[in-house]
Amino acid sequence: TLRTDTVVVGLGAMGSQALWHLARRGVPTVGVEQFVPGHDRGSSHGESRIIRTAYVEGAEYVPFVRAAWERWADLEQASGQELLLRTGALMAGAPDSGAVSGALTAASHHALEHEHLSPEQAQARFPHHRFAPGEEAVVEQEGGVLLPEAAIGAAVRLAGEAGARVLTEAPVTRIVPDPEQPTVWMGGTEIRARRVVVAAGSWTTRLLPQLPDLGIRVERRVLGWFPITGAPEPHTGGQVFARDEADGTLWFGFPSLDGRTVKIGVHSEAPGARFPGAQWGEPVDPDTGPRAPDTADGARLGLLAARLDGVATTPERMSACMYTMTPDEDFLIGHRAELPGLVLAGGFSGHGFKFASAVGAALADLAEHGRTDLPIDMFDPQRQ
Ligand code: PYC
Repeated sequence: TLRTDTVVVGLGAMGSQALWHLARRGVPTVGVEQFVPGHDRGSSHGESRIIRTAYVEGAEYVPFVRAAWERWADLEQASGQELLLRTGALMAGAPDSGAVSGALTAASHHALEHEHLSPEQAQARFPHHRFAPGEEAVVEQEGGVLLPEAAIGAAVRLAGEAGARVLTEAPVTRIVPDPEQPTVWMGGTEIRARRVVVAAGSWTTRLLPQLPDLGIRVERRVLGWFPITGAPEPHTGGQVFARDEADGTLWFGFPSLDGRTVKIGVHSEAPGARFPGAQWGEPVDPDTGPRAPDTADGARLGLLAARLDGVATTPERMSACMYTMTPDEDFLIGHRAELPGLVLAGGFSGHGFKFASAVGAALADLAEHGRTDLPIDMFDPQRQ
């Protein structure tokens, strides 16, 4: 039997940051990961994640994304690594699309610096994007690319250096909630703690059978890397982007990190839209993982790659990952009555990574003090 103050279950995006924040505060902490940190079996792989500030999903997210920017800078400074490439962000679509109207609403509520470009201005400024007639753009400097595997690796390394114990390839088999002494079991080995942070991504509901049905769904998504066929410069020097198509497909992409390929993916689509069969919402059993990408995935992503100029429409490679969706697509961070002694972080609904630095700080606050000053009220797991 191991004893510690706080156990962090899952060292992906959120758990790795929680572990670092706890360890740097001097809290005795054990981090437990079923694979190895930075693995490609969950939701935190694929080389890049977007951070943006004029938050399309809701102006109420802006204070939390600002908190995340500050803490990413802390992690960069502490690790001596560049983990965030400050490229700016581009949101484009019809004037009433979520991408454009959501970004403008967030920008005006929080007086965020941005530019709102007409269709003509947008096409002239971004010739490597093929916009449909009438599509507008919102551009902000406060956007960029996060490097997920490097960020997780940095946080786990720093946590270890600050005294955290890190157990890898250690699958948790059971978590027993208790207000005084919750317990984490890994087969026949137990860890007793004062608090347990559960940041188990797509495995959350499986590890916490005490939870009622919160409507959490684990879904498959596919990322594709498409070769640059034209001049590399607009793609290497560009912004992260989110584009809303007329048929309801919200997709995203990154400036080229390798100088040869551009990574894109689909975030969501309207039922019956361009891609027959709504393939992107396919349910996944996290233990078996998402189905490997196939040529049909490549063809579907290729229709979107064709909306970029100077990029092939057949991917050089693809990768599948999981989204853990909540019914309202807002996160679950905090306590649940059925889980005494536990702090929950889950349901990041395909847009959580950018917040991980602030989520980790909030989880450390909740584990240490039972409360946090970070703006997480909207993520109360008790709301549903
Ligand atoms: O939240 O920006 C985002 C995002 C990009 C791809 C998936 N989510």
